[in-house]
Amino acid sequence: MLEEQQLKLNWHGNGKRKNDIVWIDLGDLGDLVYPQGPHEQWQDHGLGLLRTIMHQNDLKTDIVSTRAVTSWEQLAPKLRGYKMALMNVRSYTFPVALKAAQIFKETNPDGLVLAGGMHATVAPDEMAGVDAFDKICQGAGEEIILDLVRDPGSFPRVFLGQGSRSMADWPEIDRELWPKPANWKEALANARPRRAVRAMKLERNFNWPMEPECGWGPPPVATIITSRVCPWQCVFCNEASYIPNMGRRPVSMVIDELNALDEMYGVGSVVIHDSMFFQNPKWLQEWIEEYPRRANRLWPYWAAGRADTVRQWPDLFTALVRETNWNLISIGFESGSDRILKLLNKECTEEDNNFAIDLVNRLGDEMVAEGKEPPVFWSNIMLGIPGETDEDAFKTMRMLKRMKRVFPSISYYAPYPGSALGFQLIAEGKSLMSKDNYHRFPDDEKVKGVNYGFYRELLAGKYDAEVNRGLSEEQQQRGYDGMYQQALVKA
Ligand code: B12
Ligand code: SF4
Repeated sequence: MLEEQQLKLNWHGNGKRKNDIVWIDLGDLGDLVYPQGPHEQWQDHGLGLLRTIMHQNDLKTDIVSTRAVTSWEQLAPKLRGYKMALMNVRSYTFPVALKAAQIFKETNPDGLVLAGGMHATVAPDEMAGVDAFDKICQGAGEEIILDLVRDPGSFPRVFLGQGSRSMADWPEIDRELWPKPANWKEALANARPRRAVRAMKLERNFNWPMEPECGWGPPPVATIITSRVCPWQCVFCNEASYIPNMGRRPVSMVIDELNALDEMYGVGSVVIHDSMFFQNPKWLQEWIEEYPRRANRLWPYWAAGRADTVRQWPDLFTALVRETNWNLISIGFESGSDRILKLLNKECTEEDNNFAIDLVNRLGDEMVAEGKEPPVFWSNIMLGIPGETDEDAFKTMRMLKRMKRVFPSISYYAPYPGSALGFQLIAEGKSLMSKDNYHRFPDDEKVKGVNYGFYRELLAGKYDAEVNRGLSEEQQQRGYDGMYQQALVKA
């Protein structure tokens, strides 16, 4: 056996230290052992990008994932002996980051923890309050990561990072630098046999370094990012206020990367993780021309758009669906009520939403008649928005029932720092999200004063009579028992 292969196996089997630096991949404990849902298994492009840049520049690192252990006791020995730990902290991983950093410091008192990521960008004070974080990078890290790791002492404790001008400057991520699902034998040693069987299935079906099937398209799944920032300013999100604008990755590079992945590992379908794929018509037009022509296969893909731009550019949208196999269309509908859409600064109206729904319903019917796979909505819906009335919520559920083919993705509004509304509710003391509870479970209560009991009953069907008002017989039947409850996602 080649020495390199042997090393890989050793690493995979018992987490032996090979380098002085470790990346700590963050996520809920156990997500890469026996996950609750598919999305927790997705890989982190920020970590992947920075680790690739480091390895290409001879700064070799190991990787340990909080998702690949099931208890903090298991994490500590995996961190022993490292001189430096790096982590990408988002608000929803802040509690895990905090704990992992503390464990790292207890295990390696002289070791350094370098942290960056969205949470460092939007909540630097909260990060700075944690002694275990030695250096905190706000913003993008690709242009400073090498200097930082080589000479951390030359940076202040909290500092501004530097990004590339264009995503064309990013290297392709070396996906073998992403964490693997936990080794099932290790899982067996730590869990009941039935759970170990789940771990074994996960390991077998993960398709590492590609990603697992999640019901969106055939495995192996390739996740990619073609654009970095969405220019709209919805008050619950507005990432444009904290992610600087950056050139989109050229169409040709995206296709080349997918083809290369296909040749190396096989690709079954694609998830385009952009916050907003359906922007920049010139880029989209080129995608329509090039993707069907140059991609090894016309892989179906998941990608996000907005209802108002679907209405603004219906022909472009239709061509994308029909010619590029955009068959899972994620739209941030959020609400079916103009009052709430305004409050959210969504810049979409009930009419825009209905236009997009009618168009996709119609397109789907036509494609079924042609013997083709119809497009399906991934419909993002928020409930429990401060100021929402019962009638607003009924309208939202009514809107959902107008969609003929849909995966509902429903979440209770969560006041994330970084967003205008999040900052406001945090300042008013109304946020129930705290540093040890940024997100836990889908049905978590997120904001003071919101009647979550009502929403639980709404999703359980108690108000179906009100929701169904004005809907056709067929529309009323949509959403089988418990479907909307099951559609509640972590947020
Ligand atoms: C892809 C994505 C997902 C994916 C995959 C997540 C994953 N495993 O990585 C999925 C769909 C699962 C997801 C889910 C959620 N997401 Co999300 N997601 C994104 C998205 C669109 C892209 C992330 C990304 O890869 N960016 C590209 C990489 C290169 O950037 P990066 O990771 O930030 O890393 C850069 C810097 O931060 C920095 N950096 C990072 N680490 C380090 C470390 C060091 C040492 C240094 C120096 C620098 C540094 O350098 C990197 C390169 O520039 C972002 C929005 C965005 N445009 O970034 C939202 C975003 C991160 N998600 C967000 C949220 C809220 C969620 C959800 C809670 C629900 C929701 N509302 O969507 C869920 C929770 C998931 C869970 N498991 O619990 C928020 C986070 C807000 C915050 N304050 O942290 C964002 C910003 C979107 C938004 N505006 O609301 N998400
Ligand atoms: S919610 Fe969607 S449209 Fe609004 S700013 Fe965020 S990514 Fe853009």
